[in-house]
This record gives sequence, structure tokens and C-alpha cells, in this order.
Amino acid sequence: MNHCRRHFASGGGPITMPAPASVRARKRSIQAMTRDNIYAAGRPGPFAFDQQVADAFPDMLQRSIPGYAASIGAIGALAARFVREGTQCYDLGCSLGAATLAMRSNIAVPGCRIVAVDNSPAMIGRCRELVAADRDGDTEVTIIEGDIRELEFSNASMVVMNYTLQFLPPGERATMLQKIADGMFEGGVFVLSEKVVDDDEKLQAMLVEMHHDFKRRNAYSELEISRKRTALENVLVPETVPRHLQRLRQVGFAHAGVWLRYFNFVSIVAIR
Ligand code: GEK
Repeated sequence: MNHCRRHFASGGGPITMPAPASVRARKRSIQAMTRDNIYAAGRPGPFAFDQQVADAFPDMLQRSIPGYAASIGAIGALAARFVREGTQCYDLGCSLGAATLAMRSNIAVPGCRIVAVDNSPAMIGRCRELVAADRDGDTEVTIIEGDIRELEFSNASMVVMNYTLQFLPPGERATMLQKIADGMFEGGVFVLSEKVVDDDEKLQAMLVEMHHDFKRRNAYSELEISRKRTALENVLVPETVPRHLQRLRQVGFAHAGVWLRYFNFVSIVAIR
């Protein structure tokens, strides 16, 4: 078995083994970075995960979500630690499959399956190409185009929702999380990354400003920042960290805490 470990953060992890040059070249051609200038040209209506977004997605995530790369690194590290032989892993709202590939290249036990789900046909189409080109692990991956709210969970030792719960209506989040918790083994790990709001108004205003500064530093214009903000209103609905932690405990996670915070973006780890 060849478990190349690409996604560990530095310090104490296994030795990194780069993928062969031919595989890297093939991935580069599929991933060829399209610059995110979607809101420079302007586009009408609320934000949607269509082909235009899927094409520019890696660039968009890198320039818009502080801590995104760290969240993917930790998902790999957690997969190595928590995924048990013969179990299932879920990547909910998988987009292009970054978390799926991080899990796959770090799962150290046989007989597992990763179920990657997204309801955007454009995302799923590209995700299929990227997973097919991946050679960094031999865990089976099942890619499903569908709504995560309709999924059944079973035999799970790891579930990831990397910046996805925020797109479900708040009233449906507890039911979603309950289904996840019910399908997991005791000792399994759930990773929940989200944009959040702060109860403290002054702190909230400062964090939003610092996020906008982050985007300015990453070469988004004032117009792009403000148009994207408008497009995401009522589409991405953030909640507070205490609300997330309280709900995770309510649905049956024995432990839940923030492991990463960068401005108004957090990643929470919960253990069933
Ligand atoms: C990553 N996790 O790279 N059912 C299925 N998919 C959904 C649903 C739903 N009800 N609602 C939204 N999505 C990824 C990034 S992006 C985050 C996740 C962002 C999907 C949606 O189509 C999109 O692909 C993804 O959730 C959210 O680690 O763009 O901020």
C-alpha cells in the first residue's frame, strides 16, 4: 500500500512524500488556477455554486477564507489519527474534494470508504476529475451529487463539514447534526469549519473589517468585496461559536472545541 502523506502541518507528523511528477503535472492541468474575478465584472442575484464559481474555486477559497489551508491540513492529520479499519468517512459539501483527498492520503488503515457529497453539478463534475487523477491513497471514494440533508450515515469514524453547515437554513442544522452523530462510532471525529459571528458588537465589527483587509491584501477590490457580501446575504448564515458548541453537545458529541480561529472563521473538532 502506498500512503503518501501530503497534508500534514509541520511538526511531528510523518515524513512528506511528494506525488510522482507525472501525477503532479496531471493535477496541475486539471486544477489550472482560474483567477476569481467573478464579482469584478458583477453578476446578478444571490450567490450560487455554478460553473463559474467551480472554475475559480481554488483561487476563491485561498484568497477569501483565512485559515482554509490549515483546515485541510488538520483534516489529513485527524484522518490519520481517528479513521478506523473498515469504516466510512464523509465529506459533506465536498466541492472539489480537497478534504476528501486530504483524508484519502492520510488514512492509514485498510477497508475504508470516503463518501463525498455535494449538490452542485459543477462542483461534482470537477471533483470527479480531481479524485480520478489522485494517486495518493488507495481508499475507495464514492462521489454523490445530492443534498446532504437526504444522506443516511452509518459506520462512520470521521465526518467533515468544511464550511458547509453555514449554507443550510439555521432551523435545519440540529437535525443534520443529529443524523451525523447517530451514524458515528463512539470515539469518531467530526470536523466543522464555519464563518462565525461574535456577540460582542465591537469585536464583530473589527473581525469583519480584518477579514475585508485580508481580502484587500489578496487583491480583491472594494467593489468585489461589497458585491460578494451582498450576494451572500441570507445564503451564508453564520452563527456564534457558543451556539455551535452547545448544539454539538446537545446532539451527542462528548467533546467539542475550537482548534483553529482566524478572524471570523473557525474550525471545530468534536468527538463522538
Ligand atoms: C472544501 N468543503 O473545499 N447539500 C449538498 N451540498 C451543499 C448543500 C447541500 N444542502 N449546501 C451547500 N452545499 C469544501 C468547501 S463550500 C464553502 C465547501 C464555501 C455545497 C455547495 O455546493 C458548496 O460546494 C459547498 O457546500 C460549500 O473544504 O464556498 O464557502
